[in-house]
Amino acid sequence: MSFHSMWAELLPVGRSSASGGYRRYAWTGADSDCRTWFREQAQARGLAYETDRNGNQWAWLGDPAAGNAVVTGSHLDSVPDGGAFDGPLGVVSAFAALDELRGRGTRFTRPLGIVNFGDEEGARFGLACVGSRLTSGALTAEQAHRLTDADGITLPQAMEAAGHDPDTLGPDPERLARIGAFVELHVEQGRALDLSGDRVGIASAIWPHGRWRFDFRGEANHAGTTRLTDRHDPMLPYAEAVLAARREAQLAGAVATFGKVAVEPNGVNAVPSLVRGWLDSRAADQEGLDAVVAGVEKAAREYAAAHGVDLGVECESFTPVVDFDHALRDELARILGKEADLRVPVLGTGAGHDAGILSGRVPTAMLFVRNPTGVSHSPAEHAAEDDCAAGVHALADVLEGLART
Ligand code: HGY
Ligand code: MN
Ligand code: MN
Ligand code: MN
Repeated sequence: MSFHSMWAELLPVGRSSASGGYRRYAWTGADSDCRTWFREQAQARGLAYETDRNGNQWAWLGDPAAGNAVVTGSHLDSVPDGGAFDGPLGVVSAFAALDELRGRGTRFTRPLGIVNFGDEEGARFGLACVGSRLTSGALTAEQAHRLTDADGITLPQAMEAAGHDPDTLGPDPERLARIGAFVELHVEQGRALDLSGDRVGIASAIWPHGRWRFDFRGEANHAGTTRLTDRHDPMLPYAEAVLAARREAQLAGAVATFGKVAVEPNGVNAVPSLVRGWLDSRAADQEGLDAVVAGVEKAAREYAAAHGVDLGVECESFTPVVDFDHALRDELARILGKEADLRVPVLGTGAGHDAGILSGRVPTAMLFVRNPTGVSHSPAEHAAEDDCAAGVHALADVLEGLART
C-alpha cells in the first residue's frame, strides 16, 4: 500500500467536516479507528503486531526479544481541531519507509519496529505523552489512574470503555531495553526548514517546556447590579496574566500561551466565581522558562490581590530540556550526508514529542519534514507531497544505515 493510499485511508478518521481539523482524542471512537488502521497496516505487511500494557501499538519485523531494535514511529492522536500531519506523518512514513526498504531488498541484521504512541497530545486528559511517559516510568500508573477528562471520565474508565485493561498500566523497562535506537519523523512545527530551503532536518534539542494551571477564585455576582467597587472578578487578574505572558515571553525570547480557559459559572450575566487558565510556556533554556513563569505568576498575584481574588498556581507537567543523543544524531547526519542533493540541517524545536520522553532512556533522534508555513496544531498544517516523499526516503536511508550495522 503506497504512502498516498495509506494517507487517503487515514485522512478522514476523526476529521471535522466543518473545520477540516481533527479530534482524535485518546480512547475515543476516532482513536479506535486510528488503532484499527495501524493494526491493519502492520498485518498487511506480515509484521508481528501487539498493543503493550500502556496502549501503545507496535509492529515488528524480526523478533524484538533479540534486542538492539531500530524503532521508528510517532503518534496518531491530535490536539482539538488539529492538523493532519502532526503525528500521522511519522507513522505513515514509517510504514512507507519499510516498504521502500523491502523494495530495495535490504536485509536487516536488527529487529525493526514501528510504534504508535498513545495519547501524545494529551488533548482529552490534559497530560501530553501519556503512552510514552507510562512506558518510560515518567508517569506512574497511580498518577495515570487519576487523569480525568472534562466530563469527569477517568482514564481507566475511558480505557475500559475502549476495551483496554487499565490495570496493566505501568513502566515497561524490558521493552525499552530492547530498543537500540528510536528515530521519530515529524512534520516541522515551525519555519526553519522553509527559511533555509531544506526538505528534511535533524533535531538537536527540545526546549524545556511545561503547563501551569492558574486558578483565580473570586466571587460570583450579578453582572447588572453589582457595583464595580464591590466586585471580586477573577476574569481581571486572568486577563492580566494573559498579557503578562506575552510581555515576559518577549523579554525572555521565549514563548508563552494561555490557550485554554474554563470559567464558572460561565454565564453572560454573571461575574465569575472561578476562572481557570492553563499556561503553556517554553524557552531555549531553563533560566528563560523560569523567568517567564515567575514573571507571569508575580503579575497575576499582584493583580489578583488588588481585586480581592485568590490565586492558586500548579505545575501540571514539565519536560526538561532534551538534548538528543549526539552519537545517533551524528550517525543520521553521516547517513543522510551521502544523499547528493539533500542538505540536512540540525535544528532545535519548542515542540514536545514522544522522542523527547524516551530520550535519555533510549538512544533517540528525530527527523523533521519541511512545513512551508510552519503552522501546526491547526487544520492549516501542511507539508508538500515531494517533501513528504523526501522524508520517507531519508527515513528509509536512516533505517537501512542503522539496521544493517
Ligand atoms: O505540545 C506539544 O509540543 C506536542 O505537540 N504535544
Ligand atoms: Mn502536537
Ligand atoms: Mn506531534
Ligand atoms: Mn538515499
